[in-house]
Amino acid sequence: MKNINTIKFLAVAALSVSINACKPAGKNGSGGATIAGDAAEKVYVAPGTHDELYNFVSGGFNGQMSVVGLPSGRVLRIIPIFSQHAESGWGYSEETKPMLNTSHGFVPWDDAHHTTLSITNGEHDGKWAFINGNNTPRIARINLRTFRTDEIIEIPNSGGNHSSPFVTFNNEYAVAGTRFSVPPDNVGDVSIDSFKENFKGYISFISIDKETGRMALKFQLTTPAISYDLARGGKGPSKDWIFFSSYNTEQANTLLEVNASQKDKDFILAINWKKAEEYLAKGKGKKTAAKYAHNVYSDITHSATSTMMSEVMTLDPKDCPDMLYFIPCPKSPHGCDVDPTGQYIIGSGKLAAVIPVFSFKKFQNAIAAKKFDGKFEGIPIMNYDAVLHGEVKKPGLGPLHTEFDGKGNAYTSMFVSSEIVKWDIEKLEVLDRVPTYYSVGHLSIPGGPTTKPFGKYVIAYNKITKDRYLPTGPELTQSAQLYDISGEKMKLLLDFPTIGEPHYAEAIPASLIEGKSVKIFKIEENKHPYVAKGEKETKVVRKGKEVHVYMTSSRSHFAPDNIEGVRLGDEVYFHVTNLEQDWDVPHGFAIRGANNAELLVMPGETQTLKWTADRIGITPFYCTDFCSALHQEMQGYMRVSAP
Ligand code: CUK
Ligand code: CUA
Repeated sequence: MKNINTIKFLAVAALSVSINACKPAGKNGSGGATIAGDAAEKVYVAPGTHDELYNFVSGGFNGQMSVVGLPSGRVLRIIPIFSQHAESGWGYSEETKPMLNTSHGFVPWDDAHHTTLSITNGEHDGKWAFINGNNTPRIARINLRTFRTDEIIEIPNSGGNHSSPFVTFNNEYAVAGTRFSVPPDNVGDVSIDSFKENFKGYISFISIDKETGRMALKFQLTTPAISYDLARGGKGPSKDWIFFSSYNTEQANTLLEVNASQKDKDFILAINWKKAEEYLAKGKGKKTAAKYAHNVYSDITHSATSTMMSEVMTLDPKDCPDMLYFIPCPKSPHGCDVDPTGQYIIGSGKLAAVIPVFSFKKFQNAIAAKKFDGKFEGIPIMNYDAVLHGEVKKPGLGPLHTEFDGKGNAYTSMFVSSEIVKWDIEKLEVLDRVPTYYSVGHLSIPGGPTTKPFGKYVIAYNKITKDRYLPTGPELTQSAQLYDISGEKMKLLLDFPTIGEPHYAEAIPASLIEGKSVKIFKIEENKHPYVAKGEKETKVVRKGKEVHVYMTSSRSHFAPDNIEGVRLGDEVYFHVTNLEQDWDVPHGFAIRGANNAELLVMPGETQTLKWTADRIGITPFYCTDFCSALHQEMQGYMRVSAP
């Protein structure tokens, strides 16, 4: 056994060098990555027992989120968000289609990057997850009681909603920064050359209702035309602030790989959002026209409504002194993270040779002393040395993202040298490094972005898989790796494939969610306009060319199960109510030739499938989910006659 492991490790080491040409020599015998003997025991979750943690992992380009149990790495659920999903009917059923509505129409596929879990007083509260749609800028709120998307709000005046979403200390806001500076939506046709005059970098504040989670676009800041990348809300002493990394402060609009990397330092934008609220209260905001969709799903009507909004409040920093500050940060910072004490802000310059750590206290002192190095488009620039706590020297190559264990240590992902580096925040000393296979992007410590990290594991979310699993043609799965961080040295415990590209993920103790998970929807609370709460309420109603079938499903039949009177060319709406009131008894519904899909209906819920009667004759329908021993008997016939 030992030999096999050694051979594997050597092969892996050779390959990782070829992928990462500039991999630093593993000093201090950094072999934390060899397969440890007790690893299996640490990740073994016995059959019938539950995982310790939920891990909510973004699926990147698939627009979804997967729910993974840790430490086992078992995939428990896929939550469709910015996607149609041929498992749950999300985006196919008439009730869920409006969730994917935007000011551009129906946009059922987007690129989702950053999972953010809701926090109360800086700690995970297990209520909601938020995630961004990058391409057609949107933020979604996922209900952690139902594991479903409850709300999606589009963000106007934005392009490439990458820097998003990040929550403030008490879930006051989900905040989003635009990656592409864009001219305001309402200015119309301008030349791309007029970038510096006409383009803006918008930052959006989406308020979150404390009880319901309901979102609203409260206001947008119009900042200089630069690109925002990532952000973190402050904590404790810095709780009224949010910090955004930025790049392209050169304000290039072509060949960014060269032109946006000229300056030695870019900026971290520090926003005092409490101040912004004060300015709004004083009437400094301006209403401007902006078109964006706001989509809400209800578990009572079991349907979504989409509302097109028409204006947004904007705040111009020129009218709002002492609200924004730029902190210089070495070269193209990517991640921008705040430690659990709220005292340190860490910028990770992708192209920088150091990791700068800024002190919130020094930042406040420098503001009080008005110690600035000039201004950038009216916004004060801090003096780098005046706000710097210190730099971590030679941390590795390509620092991206930093998480915290709550014991004074930080863990930074190094994309180019493909490793995780553990360092001491106070002393700025590197303590340990461990390779990742291969090329880690984000990493996550359960509770890492909160004031109370759980600090038992770090999970690496990797971009490249190569030889880690059986080959599956040209496309390989991305992967995640689980490391034990309970000791001084990090130890690789497990590899697991991910669904889509894992960008950011957060993990949370199962105890915060498990007991509150919804098991059924109560049939007596169902207010769907086409519900049939019992077989006596089933019927077939014609409205011109539309035929509405009020249908029920229960083990093991549909009512009605023989339908006549439909004519060629009719549009038939099957409104299927699942009468079951037992946990985990969904019924499916499929009819031949359905022009969009199938349905999967949860207990107590009503969902609708639209079907066009496109030929004369008999068409069968049936249940697609194995619901009882008589599942195969759960079927019916539709007769279509000449008009
Ligand atoms: S980005 Cu994916 S590795 Cu979109 Cu958060 Cu840094
Ligand atoms: Cu219902 Cu199978």
